[in-house]
Amino acid sequence: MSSSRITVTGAAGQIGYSLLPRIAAGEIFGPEMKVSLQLLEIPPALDALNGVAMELQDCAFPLLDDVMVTSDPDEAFSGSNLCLLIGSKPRGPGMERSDLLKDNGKIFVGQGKSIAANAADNCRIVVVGNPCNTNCMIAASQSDRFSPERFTAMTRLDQNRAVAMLAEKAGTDVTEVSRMAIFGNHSPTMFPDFSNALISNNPVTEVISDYDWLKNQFISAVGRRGAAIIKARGLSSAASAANALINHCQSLDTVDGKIHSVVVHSKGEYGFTEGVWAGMPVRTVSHGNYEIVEDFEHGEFAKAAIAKTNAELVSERELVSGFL
Ligand code: NAX
Repeated sequence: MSSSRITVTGAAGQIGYSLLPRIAAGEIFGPEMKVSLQLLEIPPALDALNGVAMELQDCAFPLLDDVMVTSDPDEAFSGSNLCLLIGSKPRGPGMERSDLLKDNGKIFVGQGKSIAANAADNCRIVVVGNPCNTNCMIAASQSDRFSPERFTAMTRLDQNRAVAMLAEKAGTDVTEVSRMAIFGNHSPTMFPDFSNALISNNPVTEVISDYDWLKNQFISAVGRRGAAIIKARGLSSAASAANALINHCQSLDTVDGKIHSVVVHSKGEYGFTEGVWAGMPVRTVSHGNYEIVEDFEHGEFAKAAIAKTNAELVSERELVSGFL
């Protein structure tokens, strides 16, 4: 049986705790692939991470070959086939967004360089740590070895949230919702594009006649769902984020013609500025490779929403320009 090395950064964190058992159970690459986990943390979190590694051992997962625990990025990315970059510094009290961008930027400069120097030739990189679009751009900019298309960031949680909300409003099953794409930044400026989504193959706008709800409450609720969860739970989304990351990786590995939302390198599609990383609809064309789906049509409302989230991505890029 072949084996795959998966690096997870910030592995002792909340998302890591929900994610690692699912990876070890084979949920990303399926039952025919063994996995070796290479877990990276900062030194103060290594004790906690060793505890997580003990729990993974105690699960006796048949597909789990090996677990490495380290605070050395070069070791963690060595020979890695898939790098899941979750670790990042949270926004502290009184911290400006610009400080958060710069502090996290440094992490992704170092990790981007280490990936370029150490990972396997077929490596793919997924960024979850926020601000994930801009962190992904920074990591990708450190590497001449891997093309920008190898670096994606996660808007799948936002897609899943949008799908669940549309299904609930329409009184139908989540499996009936398709073509639900998230455009732009993983932040409250994101545009969950209801105008191209379908419910049971009919336009959402025909199934849900309450256009005001779609334009206002729906968009706002998707963008602010993370904050609502923090308010309710006292902690940010973890199980749903881990689930979305599994979905993100599974979808990039599955050629089924379905459209899914991924933060990708923009070459100017849908009016996004070239060189930023923006959420867009993609379709997987072969194992790990995707194309941006370019046939979504947008009216004035959608175009304005995309321009707004693009402006935020451009301003984030300006703030971290020293790292690129
Ligand atoms: P936690 O604070 O529980 O865990 C983060 C872990 O990262 C900590 O254990 C910390 O020690 C580690 N870390 C910090 N700097 C590191 C470094 N340089 N190298 C390796 N590890 C490092 O956060 P958690 O709830 O797991 O969330 C992780 C990240 O995901 C956050 O940035 C969060 O904002 C982001 N999210 C992104 C989402 C998305 O949809 N893109 C949704 C969920 C989540 O909010």
